[in-house]
Amino acid sequence: MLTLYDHPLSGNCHKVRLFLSILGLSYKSVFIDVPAGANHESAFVAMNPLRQIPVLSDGDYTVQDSQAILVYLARRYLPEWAGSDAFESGTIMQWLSFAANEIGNSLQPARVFYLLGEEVDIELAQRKGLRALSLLDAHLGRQQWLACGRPTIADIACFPYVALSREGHLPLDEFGNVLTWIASITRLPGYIDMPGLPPPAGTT
Ligand SMILES: N[C@@H](CCC(=O)N[C@@H](CS)C(=O)NCC(=O)O)C(=O)O
Repeated sequence: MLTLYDHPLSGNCHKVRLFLSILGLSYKSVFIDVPAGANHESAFVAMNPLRQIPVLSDGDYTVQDSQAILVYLARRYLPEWAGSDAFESGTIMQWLSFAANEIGNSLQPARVFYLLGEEVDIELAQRKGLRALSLLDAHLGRQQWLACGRPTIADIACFPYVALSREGHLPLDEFGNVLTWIASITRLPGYIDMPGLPPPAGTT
């Protein structure tokens, strides 16, 4: 039985929800009210000392961090999404790091600044966000998917906060290749949205 410690507005949790849906796996979602401080309760801290969601349990195994969870799920249930050889896995890992660092330190905090009023250096977050979007747009001008010429967990890891970047007051209008990539993701079998993300292609 899979259990996801989850919040419906979390983009990091959405990476996991989206991939679980693509995999066609059912799971139990346990609501962790992060804005109310539920991530600091002792039972949760015992599971993740970093006090962050998402956390995934699969039977006796527990793993935290959205990128790590994607690697675990792919390796266990659909290995080619984590790369078919060392070269592919290395390329995919580059984008998982990009999701955690370049995106996680820019588009994610810019969004929580406007959504939750969290203390953030908003000018710095937006400047770094524009840089991340420019890098992505240039890369996606050369290829349809981030890695390996096909959809992989690299795309899933980068997708939510990029597609939600308007909520951090960073519109995507000047990033045409990013918009095309977002549209491709909404056409993936199993694609699901969350508030602020586009609906599955063909459903509007
Ligand atoms: N690197 C982590 C970041 C997780 C993260 O930032 N989670 C947020 C919610 S989206 C959280 O739990 N924040 C509470 C806190 O840091 O106190 C991941 O990719 O899962």
